[in-house]
Amino acid sequence: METKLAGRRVLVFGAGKSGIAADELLEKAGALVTLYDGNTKLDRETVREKLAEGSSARIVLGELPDELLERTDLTVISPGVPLDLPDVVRIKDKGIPIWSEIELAYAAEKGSVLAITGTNGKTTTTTLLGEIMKYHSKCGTEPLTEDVFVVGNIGTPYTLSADKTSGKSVTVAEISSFQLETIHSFRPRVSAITNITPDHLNRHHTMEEYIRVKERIAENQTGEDACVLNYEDEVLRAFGQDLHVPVLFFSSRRMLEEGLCLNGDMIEYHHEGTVTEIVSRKEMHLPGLHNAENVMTAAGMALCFGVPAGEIADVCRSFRAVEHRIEYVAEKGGVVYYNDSKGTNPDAAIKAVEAMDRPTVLLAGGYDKNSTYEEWIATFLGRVKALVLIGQTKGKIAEAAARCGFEPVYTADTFEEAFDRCVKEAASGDAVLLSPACASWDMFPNYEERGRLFKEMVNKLP
Ligand code: UMA
Repeated sequence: METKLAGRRVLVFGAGKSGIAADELLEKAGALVTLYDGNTKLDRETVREKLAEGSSARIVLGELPDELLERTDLTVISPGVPLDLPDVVRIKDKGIPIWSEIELAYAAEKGSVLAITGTNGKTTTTTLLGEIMKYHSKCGTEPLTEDVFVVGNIGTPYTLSADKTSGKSVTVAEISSFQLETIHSFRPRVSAITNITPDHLNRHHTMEEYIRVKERIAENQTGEDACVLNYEDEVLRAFGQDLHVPVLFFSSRRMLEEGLCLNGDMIEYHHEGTVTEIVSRKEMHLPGLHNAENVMTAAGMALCFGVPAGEIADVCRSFRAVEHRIEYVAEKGGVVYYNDSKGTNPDAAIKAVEAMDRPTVLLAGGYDKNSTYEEWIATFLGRVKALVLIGQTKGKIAEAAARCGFEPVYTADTFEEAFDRCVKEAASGDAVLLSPACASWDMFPNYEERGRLFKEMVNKLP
């Protein structure tokens, strides 16, 4: 790592979480870093304060000067920066290599990587697998792993821990399609794709391209590695049938001769004619069939890594839902409030609506990712009693609701106004669900802040 990067002039594109962490790793490796951000509202001092103490990175904001590119050997790009941005095209045209922050971290990795991608379920699966690996590291006399790092799109940049890894450490990484676009040698020991449904189409433009990018997670894997895939996802089933990597399928709908499946409530592992019971859904605290799929993904990955089924079961029994994912907030005046701010696309939001067992007032809308909403609205029947909309997509969703014959629909200009409307519409015995089906970026820096504001408002209710 040091030898590869020492003395090299590296441009870090984007001064968010990812860029700041990338700079730190690069400077440790002896690279000469220029940190660039296109946001003209940022000021140098604020960016400087975020950098590690003693950092000698040069900060460039606003325009990206041509003469800087003349002196650049490598670009490390933040996931939120689209590759067809004119400045990125200029970088490519000059023949300067572009690495994602994941590729940079991987260059410093010394241990095993377990990597999860997919449209939905990534965060729950990553968190659960992280817990399984941590538990495993404490079990037995000779555990397969010592240190466990849980990183990536989940919110902790991979570059923060990559140089702390060892031959006996495990990195559990949630990887987004944005991060996969610019990997080159990234090779997980075990990879998984939970599912692929339309998302981020404004960035990837076509579904074909989005699928292609997601499938890159297995690109550098070999016969010694493994890839866990959802058999019920037609795209992934076809992908797995031709893959050059050993595949472990899971299915929540049918029995598989080889793989993980759901027999009634029991998650089972079928392998070479033997059946191993892993854990029953009844023993877990995770609602919905989609969560059984998340458990199967994490369990499958752990099994591929050699973790005993009993250890996996122990962790699954005590595991609770992650923050912002159909998260129970509180009961106020007989109304139960759920925060599903992580429901940032229609498919994720469908799962949340389907998990509701009371008449539900749904708070939705946000940043426009060119999604379509009809399929999501079709699941409202008998579950959603009112829809309250905010954000860039409110008009588009209201039109889709009218086409589907769903009412009543309310629109609001602010999050506060929308929340008040939800409180008014909900009666004792109902639920209020924040599950936007859209990203938060039109009104918030991220979905976490949206979810936190919602929870704050709920907790302030009498
Ligand atoms: N920027 C530019 N030009 C652009 C776009 C952005 O200069 O054209 C600058 C912005 O001004 C800003 C910086 O880049 O200062 C932001 O970079 P970023 O958007 O990549 O955000 P980070 O703070 O670095 O966070 C990123 C991930 N963000 C995105 O993918 C949008 C985080 O995922 C991730 O947790 C973090 O790295 C650590 O790895 C968030 C996310 O929303 C949770 N991910 C999407 C999702 O889950 O759907 C993919």
